[in-house]
Amino acid sequence: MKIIDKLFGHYNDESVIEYTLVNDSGMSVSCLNYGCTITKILVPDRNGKIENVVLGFENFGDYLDLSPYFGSVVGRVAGRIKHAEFELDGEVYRLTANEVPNHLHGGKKGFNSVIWKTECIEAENAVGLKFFYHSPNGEEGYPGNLDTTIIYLLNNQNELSITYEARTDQKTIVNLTNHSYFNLSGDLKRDCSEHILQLESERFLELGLDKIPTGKMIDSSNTPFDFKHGHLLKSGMKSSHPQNVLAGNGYDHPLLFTKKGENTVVLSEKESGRTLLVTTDQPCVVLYTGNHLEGPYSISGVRARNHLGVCLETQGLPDAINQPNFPSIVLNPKEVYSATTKYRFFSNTIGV
Ligand code: G6D
Repeated sequence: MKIIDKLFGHYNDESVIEYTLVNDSGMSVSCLNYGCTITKILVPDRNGKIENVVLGFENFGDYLDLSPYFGSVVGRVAGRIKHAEFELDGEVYRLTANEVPNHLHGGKKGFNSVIWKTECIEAENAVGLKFFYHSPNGEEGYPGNLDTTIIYLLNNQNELSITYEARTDQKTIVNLTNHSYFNLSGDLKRDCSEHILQLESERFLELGLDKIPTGKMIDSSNTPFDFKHGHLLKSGMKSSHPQNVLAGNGYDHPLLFTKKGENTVVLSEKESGRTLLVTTDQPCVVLYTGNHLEGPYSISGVRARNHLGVCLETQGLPDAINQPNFPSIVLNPKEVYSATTKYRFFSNTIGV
């Protein structure tokens, strides 16, 4: 196991470093100190061919100019906050309305677009990175000085674990996730329409036209949102269900796990034989099928097109601070915000 680092660019007079975590089982994970951004994940397919399974760019300029949060941590609060404001103890806080009139993914200067202090971790059976960022009181309109530590660890079971911790000196709100776009075909050979998703979820959040939850939780049985027995993502891309159409012909929805505690999400692709097992302690996963990726640019040499990647953003419910019936995302002084999500990759070797 080893960690390789290289200069990737410069941002506000600071060096942007790409760190590559390499294990002994054929997997590597590359990420930046900018936004804790995962730029590449290399894993074998059924024939042992090592290929990249996430959307990312090969130069830093594209991350600044083009990235729709490819691989980045998202915060202070992932998702949208309606009208870019919320109330805490009778005080109204105004956030940056970076998606007018709403706030999206932590604002203009969200956690995805700052340089994190980074330390390498070399443990007995894992290599990793420890990222730290101090978000000052009032940053993007959020109250409280928030100190956040995120640890990426890669082990020899082809598993990348991400743990998040945050502490505040004043009541605030926190909801962190990672916004990687997965594509198990390998080097973006195919889009994710033939990917199969399976998770234990019986309800999803209805979105309004602004893609903010209305507060209504919809029974997913017998709809394209029912993944209990696993089905192709393309069922939502070709569907006339009003919520799939509203999302831009696909999914952009929080899927609520049925049980509390630890849950799993399984994403697989028959042709490559790759499977991704996501394990999380979060109450929902926002399933986003890259419905707006199309544009005059390329992603690691592949022309950008819709559905080229799928996000599995494990997190608290979006806009929870404005929805009294959603689990709280409020963090008080002396409390610790804590979240863990693990991504384990499998490949069906020949004859297995
Ligand atoms: C679009 O609505 C989607 C979001 O869910 C996603 O996170 C973003 O693109 C990158 O705004």
